[in-house]
Amino acid sequence: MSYPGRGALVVLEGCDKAGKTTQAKLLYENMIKAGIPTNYMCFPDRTTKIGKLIDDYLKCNNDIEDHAIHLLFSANRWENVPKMKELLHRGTTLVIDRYAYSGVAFSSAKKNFSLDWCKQCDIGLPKPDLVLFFDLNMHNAVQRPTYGQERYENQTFQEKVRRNFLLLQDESFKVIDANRPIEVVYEDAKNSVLRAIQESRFKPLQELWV
Ligand code: Z5A
Ligand code: MG
Repeated sequence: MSYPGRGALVVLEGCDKAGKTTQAKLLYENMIKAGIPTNYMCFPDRTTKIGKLIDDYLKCNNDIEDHAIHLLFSANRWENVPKMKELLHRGTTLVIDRYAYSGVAFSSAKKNFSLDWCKQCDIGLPKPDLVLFFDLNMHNAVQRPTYGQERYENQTFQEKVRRNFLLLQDESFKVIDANRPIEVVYEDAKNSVLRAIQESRFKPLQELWV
């Protein structure tokens, strides 16, 4: 099926275990089945050289100074921008699992990091047409499998991260109640994504936080 115009940039965000990867994969698979050109990407992209440093950091195999790791997360997005733009302009919708909002929400939950400072290195990235924010309460999050295995996966930190995400809300945000069953959450997410694809097709791709 040929699609005129560009693809939509759709980002899934949220605290730990909110179901982002589950929903991103469902969206990707079902959109492909429906004949909508779609790609799945995730950040951190642990496959690149920078991504491997980040992977080791998250698994607590290395320690990297807080400012330096923040910049590495951002660099990991910038190194993917040429590929993202090429796909979008070719008409492919991108479903992206975490993006700059995670970068800012997590780093600014650390002591002495302001939201403003954290945003600087991501200014100018391709701006999402839609940010789905999966909101899961902590009581449910800690019960999901693999909670607590990586750095940052503790309740006090995650509560600060959630507050930061909500401070970053703009017109592209849609908050989704992630406490419901997978299929119910999916229905909500899918409807928003299909609308975003229609609405962004002939709009120029914008820059984030400019
Ligand atoms: N980080 C950062 O600091 N700076 C940055 O710039 C970026 C990231 C981009 C790695 O992220 C860490 O990097 C992350 C932020 C930081 N740290 N933390 N926390 P990651 O994305 O690689 O993290 P992860 O280990 O994959 O966890 P996650 O992504 O937070 O989980 P999720 O994708 O939201 O959830 P899921 O894998 O889809 O589901 C988790 C489990 O719950 C799984 O068993 C599902 O089957 C189950 N599940 C999912 N949905 C449901 C529903 N609705 N009901 C019941 N069970 C469910
Ligand atoms: Mg995930």
